[in-house]
Amino acid sequence: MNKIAISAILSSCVLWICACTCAGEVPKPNYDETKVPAYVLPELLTMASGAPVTDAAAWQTRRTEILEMFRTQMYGRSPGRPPALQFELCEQDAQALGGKAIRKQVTVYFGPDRAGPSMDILIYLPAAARRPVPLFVGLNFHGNHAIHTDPGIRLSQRWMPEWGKGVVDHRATESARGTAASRWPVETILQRGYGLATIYYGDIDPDFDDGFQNGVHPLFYEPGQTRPADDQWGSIAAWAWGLSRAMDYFETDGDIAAQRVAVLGHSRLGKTALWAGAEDPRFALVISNNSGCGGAALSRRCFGETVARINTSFPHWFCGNFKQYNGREDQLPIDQHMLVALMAPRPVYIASAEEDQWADPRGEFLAARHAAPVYELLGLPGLPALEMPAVDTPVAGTIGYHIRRGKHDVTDYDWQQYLDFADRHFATR
Ligand code: GTR
Repeated sequence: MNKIAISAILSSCVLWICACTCAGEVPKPNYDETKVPAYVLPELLTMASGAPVTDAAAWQTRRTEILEMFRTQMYGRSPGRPPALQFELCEQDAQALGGKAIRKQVTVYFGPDRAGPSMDILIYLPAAARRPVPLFVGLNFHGNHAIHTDPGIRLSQRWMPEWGKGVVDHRATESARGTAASRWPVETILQRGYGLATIYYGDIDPDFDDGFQNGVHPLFYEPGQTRPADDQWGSIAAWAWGLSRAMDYFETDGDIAAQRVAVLGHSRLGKTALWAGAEDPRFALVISNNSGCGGAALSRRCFGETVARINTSFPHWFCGNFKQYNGREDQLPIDQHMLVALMAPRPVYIASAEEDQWADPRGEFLAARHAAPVYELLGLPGLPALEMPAVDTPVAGTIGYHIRRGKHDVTDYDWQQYLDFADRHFATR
């Protein structure tokens, strides 16, 4: 065979390979434990230089290395607090929920122009509790008005995905009130002495791929820039950044114990809660509910949702560089046990659901388990379980974990565990 023939065959192979990948063909998800590929996790307690991490000071250096890898390869680098950040207390009611709560609604303007991007925080504080109170903060999927039927909650005017209940032409209607209430047991949280703050995630960045033209990203473009660079923030990092801006507000509110703020989130917003906790050490406790791929689940297991799948379905969630790892999880310099470890020494809770195989419950457990050596190095109990616990049997050290019966959701059972976990860890603060 002559050189031209060989090169013709080679180039047609290249074209064929390219056609397969360019067509975005993503292999079928694997749900068979015996088909999980053999993998080696990147070393948590070894520096990039190869030196072992043997004490707390060395861990801080290693932590910075790991955080940088997550920033540049996965979630993307975020800007800091904008200098022109402004807070406006738009509404307050000391007799909300039949006198049980103080309700506040605060608008956070991200830039100097009030017509520019902003977000609305809904806050409930227990009326009977001694203030300042500890607080849970989490983003919500369908607008603040969806978390409770309380008519005092302002109906969001923002763009909403059509799959939300009571949404017509991408706008919430009155019938959307309280439609997500089962995930937000406000009265129980208040009774337990905690406040709750929540923000509609679409205030920060609407959840669709528009090349980063709407939402908060354009506020930070350099002159001539039209989209984030490959190592700059995607939507998950933007949502996490919004949580930090909420934290900026909490620090100014004398009714809130800013040193006892737990950040939590479900699913894509569970991924967000983890990234917020990694980026912002002011979050004293971090909770990931069914966060799955790109959250608590180990990427290398390729069980359920994979890197290629998530980058194809949601090209805007992670940074451009993350796409290099489609089908190449073994090339990632990090895995998600390292994300969990970035919370140390702060308490972190990972929750799975038995029927949520898409999110790989075992992979979520293993990330928690493999993060434990960092806590132990710091003299704290890690996760008191080497094997995955039985369904509905929570285990908790400084890392907590449960897998509950049922599907992908946030339930009263999940909240019960989070409240107990927060009680245990906030008691001494
Ligand atoms: C799914 C996605 C998951 C998870 C989930 C959610 O479609 O594949 O990674 O984030 O959405 O956020 O509800």
